[in-house]
Amino acid sequence: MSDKDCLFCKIIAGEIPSEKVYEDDTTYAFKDINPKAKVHVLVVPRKHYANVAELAAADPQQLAHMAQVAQNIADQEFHGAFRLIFNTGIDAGQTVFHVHAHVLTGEKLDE
Ligand code: IU
Repeated sequence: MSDKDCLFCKIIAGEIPSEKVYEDDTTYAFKDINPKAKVHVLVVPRKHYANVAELAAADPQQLAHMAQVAQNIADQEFHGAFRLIFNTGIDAGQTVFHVHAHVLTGEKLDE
């Protein structure tokens, strides 16, 4: 399922360009256009879910897989260390309502 008005659905479909980091049958990962760390990747399910709670309820395996994809990116970029963030809700800073894991890595992060 995809949402015709969703920016990340369009990125996954290749209708809007992105800098791909990883993809498989269920999951796509690309560089954030406004990086907050040396390496800042967004990991998204191909299926459209609005946020992490919706995803966790519908498909916990997909959520677990996204964590593993994040780990693999960090293994390549920064000896396995990374920060994983799901902004959820407007007041928490969510601006795109297709669930995405922010993977911050590639350098030592501020506490
Ligand atoms: P947020 O958690 O919903 O605020 O994160 C959305 C992210 O999507 C944010 O970090 C943006 O820089 C990023 N992004 C992007 O990578 N490409 C885009 O075309 C757009 C936003 I619009």
